[in-house]
Amino acid sequence: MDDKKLIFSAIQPTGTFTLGNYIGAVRNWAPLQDQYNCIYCVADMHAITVKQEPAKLRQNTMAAYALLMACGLDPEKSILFIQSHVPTHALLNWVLCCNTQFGELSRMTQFKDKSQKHPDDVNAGLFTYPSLMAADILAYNADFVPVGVDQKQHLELARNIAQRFNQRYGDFFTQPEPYIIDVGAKVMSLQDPTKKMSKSDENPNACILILDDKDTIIRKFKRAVTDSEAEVCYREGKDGINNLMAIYSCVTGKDFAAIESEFAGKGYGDFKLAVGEAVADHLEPVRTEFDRIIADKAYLKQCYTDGAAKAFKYSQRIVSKVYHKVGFVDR
Ligand code: ATP
Ligand code: LTN
Repeated sequence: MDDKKLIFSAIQPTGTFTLGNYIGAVRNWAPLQDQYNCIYCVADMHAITVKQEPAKLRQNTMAAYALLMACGLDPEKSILFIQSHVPTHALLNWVLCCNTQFGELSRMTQFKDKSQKHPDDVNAGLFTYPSLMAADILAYNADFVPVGVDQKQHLELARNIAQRFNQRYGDFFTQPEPYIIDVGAKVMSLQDPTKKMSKSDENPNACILILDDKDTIIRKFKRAVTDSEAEVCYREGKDGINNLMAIYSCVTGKDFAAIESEFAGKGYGDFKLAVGEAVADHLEPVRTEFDRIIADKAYLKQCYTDGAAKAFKYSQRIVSKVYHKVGFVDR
């Protein structure tokens, strides 16, 4: 590769992407492809940290890969692959686990949330999830990692792991920087706007899926929980309206002042309808493109096979150096 900076990011195939995944992460990935070398993956190994039905996981993984392409990721421009196809991630993970502290992992809010949500399956993979995520990033020595704000803590841990490794074994890993957008980095649930919108929410009205049809999208926005006032304005405490304004701003490009004047004197009903329509229109091309791509299984397979080969070749150089640095005998 040339001397452009390197971008790495990933998404779990735990279900269809939500509007949160799209606005906070995935839609920002395509525009980076011209300026940077980009590597993106479907993190199926992370997905099994919570129980997955095998057939469903396979189907979701293929769909996630096709959705990334439908969101503009081009396998000719970026390296686009499935995590479990590239063994270097697991190989590096072990070394990084041995450079991650129990205390650090215990402080991760995602671990605390997910172990509370699945008390019957608090497995070691769920606990060491951030070390594997660090391995994903450090196996390529990525410079920037575009993610939603909920992943910031994991990225800070990845930076600490890199730093600790460098101190022990000599300067080697690049410190990856988070790349987080200003508006939309945390899209909130439509049913409880104090919680983030999440793929794995049980309440289907809480999240917009990017493959939802127009009527469904509008219906979900109409039911969005707001407050008992009537003024469309961005203010502390108006979590529901603030969330809808952020979403509307992200899909229309209008700033908050413009949105406030557009809806001055109008009620929440009009506003919710406008947000629903704008989001549905914005997502329409993604849905059409997804239908086209998912239908061509042979092409998809060729793309993810080529992607994995390129990712392996790139990361193997780095991981072999790591293995040498920690004192493993060269093969
Ligand atoms: P799960 O519910 O299975 O934990 P998730 O919806 O949180 O999944 P991930 O695969 O963990 O999705 O995240 C993929 C990317 O989407 C990450 O960069 C993450 O920061 C971002 N993201 C997830 N949810 C939101 C959200 N509500 N708002 C903004 N960005 C988000
Ligand atoms: N944990 C991330 C998904 C993920 C990721 C990564 C993101 C796995 N590996 C590497 C950035 C870089 C999440 O979004 N839940």
